[in-house]
Amino acid sequence: MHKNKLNHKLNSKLDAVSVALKKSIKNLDSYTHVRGESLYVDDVNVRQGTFHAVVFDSPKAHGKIKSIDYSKAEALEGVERIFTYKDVPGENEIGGIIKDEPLFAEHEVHFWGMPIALIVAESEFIARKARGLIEIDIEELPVITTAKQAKAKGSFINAPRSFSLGDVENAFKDCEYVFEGETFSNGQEHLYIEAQGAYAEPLENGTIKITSSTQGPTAVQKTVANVLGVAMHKIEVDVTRLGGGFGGKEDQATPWAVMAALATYHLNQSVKLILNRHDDLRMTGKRHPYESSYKIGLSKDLKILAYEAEFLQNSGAAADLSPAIAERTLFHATNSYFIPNVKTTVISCKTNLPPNTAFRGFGGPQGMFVIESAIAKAASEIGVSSREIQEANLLDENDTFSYGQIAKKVEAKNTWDSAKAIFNSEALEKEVEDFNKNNSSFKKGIAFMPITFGISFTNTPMNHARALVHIYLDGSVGISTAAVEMGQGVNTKMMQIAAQVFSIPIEKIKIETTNTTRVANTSPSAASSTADLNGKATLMACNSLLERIKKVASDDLNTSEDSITLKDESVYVNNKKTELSWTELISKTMLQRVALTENAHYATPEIHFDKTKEKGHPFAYHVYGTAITTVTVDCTRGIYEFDSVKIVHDYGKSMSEGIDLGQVEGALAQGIGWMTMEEIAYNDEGKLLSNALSTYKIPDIFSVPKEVEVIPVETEGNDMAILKSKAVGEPPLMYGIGAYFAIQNAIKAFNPNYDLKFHAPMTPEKVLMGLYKN
Ligand code: LUZ
Ligand code: MOS
Repeated sequence: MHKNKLNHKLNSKLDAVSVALKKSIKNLDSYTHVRGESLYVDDVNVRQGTFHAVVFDSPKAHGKIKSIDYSKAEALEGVERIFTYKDVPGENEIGGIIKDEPLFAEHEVHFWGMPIALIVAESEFIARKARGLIEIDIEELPVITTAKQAKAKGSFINAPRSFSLGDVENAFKDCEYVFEGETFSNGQEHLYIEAQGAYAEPLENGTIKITSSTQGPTAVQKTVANVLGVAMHKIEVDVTRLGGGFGGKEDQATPWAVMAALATYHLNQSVKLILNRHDDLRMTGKRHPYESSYKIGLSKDLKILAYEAEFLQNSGAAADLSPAIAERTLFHATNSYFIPNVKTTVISCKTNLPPNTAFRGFGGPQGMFVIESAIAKAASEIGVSSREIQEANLLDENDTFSYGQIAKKVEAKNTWDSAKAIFNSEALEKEVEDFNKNNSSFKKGIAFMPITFGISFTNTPMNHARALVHIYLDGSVGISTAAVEMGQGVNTKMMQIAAQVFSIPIEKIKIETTNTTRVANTSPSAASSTADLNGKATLMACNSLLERIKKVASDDLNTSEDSITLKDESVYVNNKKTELSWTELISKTMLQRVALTENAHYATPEIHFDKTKEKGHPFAYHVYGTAITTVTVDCTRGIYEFDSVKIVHDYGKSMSEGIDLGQVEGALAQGIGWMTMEEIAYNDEGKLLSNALSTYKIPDIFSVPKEVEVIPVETEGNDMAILKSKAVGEPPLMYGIGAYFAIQNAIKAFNPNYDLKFHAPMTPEKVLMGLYKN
């Protein structure tokens, strides 16, 4: 994104204490990243004799396994052993929410790419060669690839869920306008730079240590223990960092770690299993495609009085995280709007695709695309701009969400009005209008996209974390938490917290690997909540240590604890610097036999949700923002370019502006990619066609907007957020939805008869069709 001028106005009201830190801070991983020194799973030092593994997967999407002949593969020189479900000592089951997913297929296959066996050999090359020698005979069964087909056949993951508020049926009767329609949003490939992988090694007494590229070390530990039939304390999971996760490694990093561990269990030797890109694309699930229908009712003055939607989620062949993702679709179905009468239903449909999974936004974007489509449809039919309808319905303080939570500290109107004022949106709209009057072969479109995203795992019990903080006797600090660094900069944020509490330089702080023996029973790094949960725990642990060492200092200096402060590695009494340094104080603390280690547990207060009533207060807080997207469509070719995306974003009080801006830019590009160019294609037999980067296009430097401007809205932040710095990982992805509607508006400017389409992604082919057809 560096070809663009990126403006970023600093929040002027930053705490004086932390200004220096904030200004100096950049993602501390960038140094080793640039030098190629950052360590990933594939970089672990393998033991002598380590085996390499490759997965043998189903070449059909649905069928009965009649026979498999492994003899030629087994006979290949260098092949050690081939493992199947028969070798599982515990349970051949990896389903997290619902136990419906075998590690290895037994008698049936349910998707193209479903693991059937693990080939373990002296080298990956040999294992791969052996894979080609396996002969399998499958009696094919009918294949379901879409949610609608699944619904028609009654193929579901679980029971549907519905949220409701008010009385939709009666409300529709009072509406001046009522519109109905259907939408589709396709899946999305995570395309983390580092593919899935794990390395398992045998330790003493049946213990297995696994280095995994996972967002959820505890999920890996628990699942390995279950599959091997051993206790969790026998399994240690360690994570240094991931080369991206985006949700794709929340649940789906697990099977590879389990397979490597299974082979290690049997062979008592280290085993490495790293998927290559083709295998990864074929075997792993993606963002869920959704086929949805909506009904929207408005009053004469454009108030949305009633909204009804049914979301058909294409869950794939097993539940994975689908039920939780479906739930988040309902939570975000009304986006940034207050609608007094709502009824939304989501149905998780079982198909013969790889189980679809978490992806940045976690079902929220899919829900938000539908309400934005409904608004665009209504606007087009009524003959107003979508902006007018959006603006007339923005969420206000104390409005009720359909799930019962009362909206507090709402910034929907603030970010909207700020965006209009700061970017002079009237002038922008006028520019677009004038351009369209004066140009016939190029047309511009503009769209507003407000966002509201709830922060917390929607499953309340998951909202907790722990931090283990050691101050070493030389005054350096080591921190262990459940946070997994995946490029989002969470480690830097945690270092900032400790640096701020102890007033010591970042160089004295180290974030340790994420390891289940140091921090146990963790939630995955997900839901945009990693810095909040683990950061709060870190803050608590550091504060406890601070109290303890302050006591030592006050005894030593013969003064009260209240008078002591630590600043820049020195002890101050009543704001006057003393001779006592941080390092000396730590050594004195040691000599006093006072503990320099602290473990803290944080559990988000106040949140709750009752699934029997579908009401509660599931989110610690919400993140708000508004984006204005402008696009130019080439009406001869159907290609398009985004002129600018101008955003007012609610960071609260950002603790790391550079990192947070990076999250906004990255998420925006990813959201635009999902809405415009990233097209996942399976054929009717359930075979992935977009199985390489030649057939699956993600945004590159040439397709990101020419200008991205992000202005922080000045808010007091939220105490539930770490140092009032709001979660930033997922919310900005949904600014990308604006790209879709900007294109729709440009097409309409060229072809007034164009009937708006809500079928994402809006690829250039579809744009071209729209320009010349109705
Ligand atoms: N993962 C999860 C998530 O398990 N629960 C959630 O609510 C969630 N939300 C966003 C992203 N990942
Ligand atoms: Mo998630 S979509 O792993 O935050």
